[in-house]
Amino acid sequence: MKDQPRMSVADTARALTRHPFARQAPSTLGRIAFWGFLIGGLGGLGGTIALTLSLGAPSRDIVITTICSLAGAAVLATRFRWAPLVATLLGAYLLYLVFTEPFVVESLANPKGPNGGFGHFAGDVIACACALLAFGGGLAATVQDARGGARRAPRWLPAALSLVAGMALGAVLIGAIAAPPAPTGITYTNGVPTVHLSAGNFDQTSVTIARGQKLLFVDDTASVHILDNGSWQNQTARPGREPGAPLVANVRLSADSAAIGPFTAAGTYHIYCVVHPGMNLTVIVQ
Ligand SMILES: [Cu+2]
Repeated sequence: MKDQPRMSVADTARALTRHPFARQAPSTLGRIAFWGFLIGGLGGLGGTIALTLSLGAPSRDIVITTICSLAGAAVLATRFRWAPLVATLLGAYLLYLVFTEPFVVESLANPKGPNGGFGHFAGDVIACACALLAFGGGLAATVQDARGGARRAPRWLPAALSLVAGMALGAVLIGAIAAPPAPTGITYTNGVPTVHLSAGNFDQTSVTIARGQKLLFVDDTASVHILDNGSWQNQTARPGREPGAPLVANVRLSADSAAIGPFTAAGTYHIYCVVHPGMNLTVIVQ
């Protein structure tokens, strides 16, 4: 009778670590991804609370970003073998979210713009850096685990970390010295008074036009706005059409423009966006 081949201790250990729910100590790369998710998630949580306090409701995107970040940190904290792979997928989604969110893109292009200004800009830079670390760390950890062998920090790691830190710091410095946008007076498009809309607001709070003129609304981003007669008061939508005001009934804008009017009677009129709390425009007709 032959002896069954017996597994050596090393083979047993290897088989155990191959088990999908086997746990393993996080590698340096996995730790970097973990901190990217955690710091990004906690920052997102802070942003969510700040938005809720200032606007009455957080944006859907910051909530998704926050949940996604905290989920990535939680998955990595389980130390399951497949955790870095799942974290990489979450990190990729996070990168996509952060870099396509209109608020972020607008703030990065316009550090001292009307939506939150420099604080928002700096927060967005940190969010982008965290998303990069989360995805990059997760991907590198997954590749390293798949290859087997040593799970030491790779030689290029300090250079990669310096690059991300340098880009974030550079962006914040450039943002800090950027001039605030010039106050927007009245602009005209083919002779029609024009108000521009950014991701979450009008570019100006009021506009003065002459009796009989129309008002052109130009949405400069893909952000959806729906305009109606009325205004936001203390975070509550107050629909209402003043006597003499032209009807503004669910005028939907997204990367396009629409004309409202003509305003035939002198007076002060209010137009608001039902999508964005606090998005008010006062139209003064002389
Ligand atoms: Cu809007």
